Amino acid sequence: MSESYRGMWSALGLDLTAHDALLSVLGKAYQDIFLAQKSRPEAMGYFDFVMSEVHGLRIKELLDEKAAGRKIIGSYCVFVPEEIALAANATLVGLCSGADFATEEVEKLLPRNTCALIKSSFGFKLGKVCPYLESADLIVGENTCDGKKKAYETLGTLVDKLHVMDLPQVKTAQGRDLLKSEYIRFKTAVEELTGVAVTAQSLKQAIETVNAKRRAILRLFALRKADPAPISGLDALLANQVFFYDNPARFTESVNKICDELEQRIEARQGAFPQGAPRVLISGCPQAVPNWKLPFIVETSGAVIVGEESCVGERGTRNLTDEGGETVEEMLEAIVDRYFKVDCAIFTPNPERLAHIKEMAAAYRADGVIHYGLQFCQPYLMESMPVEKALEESGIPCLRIETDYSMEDAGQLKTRIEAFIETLK
Ligand code: BJ8
Repeated sequence: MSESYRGMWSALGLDLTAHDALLSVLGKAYQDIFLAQKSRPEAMGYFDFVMSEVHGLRIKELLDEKAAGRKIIGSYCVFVPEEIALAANATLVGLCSGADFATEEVEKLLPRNTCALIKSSFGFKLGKVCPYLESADLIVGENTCDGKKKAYETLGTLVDKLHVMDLPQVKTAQGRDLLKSEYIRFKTAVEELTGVAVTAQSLKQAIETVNAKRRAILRLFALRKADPAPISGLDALLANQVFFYDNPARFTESVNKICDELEQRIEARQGAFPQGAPRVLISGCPQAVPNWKLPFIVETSGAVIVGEESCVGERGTRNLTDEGGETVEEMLEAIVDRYFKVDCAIFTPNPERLAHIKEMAAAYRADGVIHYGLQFCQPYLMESMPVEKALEESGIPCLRIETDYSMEDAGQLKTRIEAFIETLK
């Protein structure tokens, strides 16, 4: 990445030495994991460029937006409604939490047995290596799992401005009321931050922008149903990850371009993997940038990943917001309806998720499901057991994985995954 960004990073308060080390590990991993793949769609070049400039050009764009009066909001969860941020003249960016960093420092603030995702979010802050976090004018936390909600109490002491959103844990009328009141409170917080009121016109435009982004990625998902799959799971995951921080309109256009190419590849029966390769659905915890461990292991073991039942995947992007509302109130109702369908494992009971996993396995013609649980993540690890049982009762093989971000268990995981893939052939 260009030397010219050093002044920008320094002004953001990054630790340049630690940041250099992070970028060098990232660059090498990207080379070995993504660029080493065979038969990639050419249009993935866009994502290669995005990743090469992930802490450069995109940050510069965000800082230019700030200079022009916009505000930047960082979030850790798909329950934070991008539509409201956009409508009040703010840009929402996902704060990736997909790598271990400054672990020793983190464990002075959080118990060792905290999930890797939460630890990572602290590591990026304490290690001063995330320009997104440092560019943000407001960070939004959400009361989802116990780990996150207690960790935000401490995060609040580390960042300048934290807005904590309460979230329902049950899908009842009262649960929906809570979500609605919290979205109204979020709207007020963003309006106060930007000094710009949400109007019917700005909200309508924002709903259309975010829906267009979702439509594009859903189009990409649908194309993965083909055999041979026209795109690898790794490349599709990357598109899912970039979804959270790219400029929405440019992302939509770039994903649609990939889809055009994928349609041609399907027509020409050109796959990322040979026809008949075992097809795997991944289900479970989100895989944030640069967490590429599981798909790398699966796809270097002869199987292709055809879908992600995950917040960095279909759980996060399916369901559009109804575009028929005319007033702010009507549109807010539509936004609440849309987000209330997200079937995160923090909900109890959560039968929709189980149904969705089965639906996805059938739609993507998956031969098996790998349930991805992060160590110490109670919601997903607990749900993995009924998920496995229900899948096996339906004749769909399931492998439950419990892991973290380290590479220590990579060899052992590979052995288990290879054995699982053998049974799918
Ligand atoms: S809507 S999945 S993005 S909360 S892995 S931190 S659950 S202990 S991330 Fe999530 Fe929103 Fe739900 Fe989606 Fe806790 Fe588990 Fe860690 Fe997790």
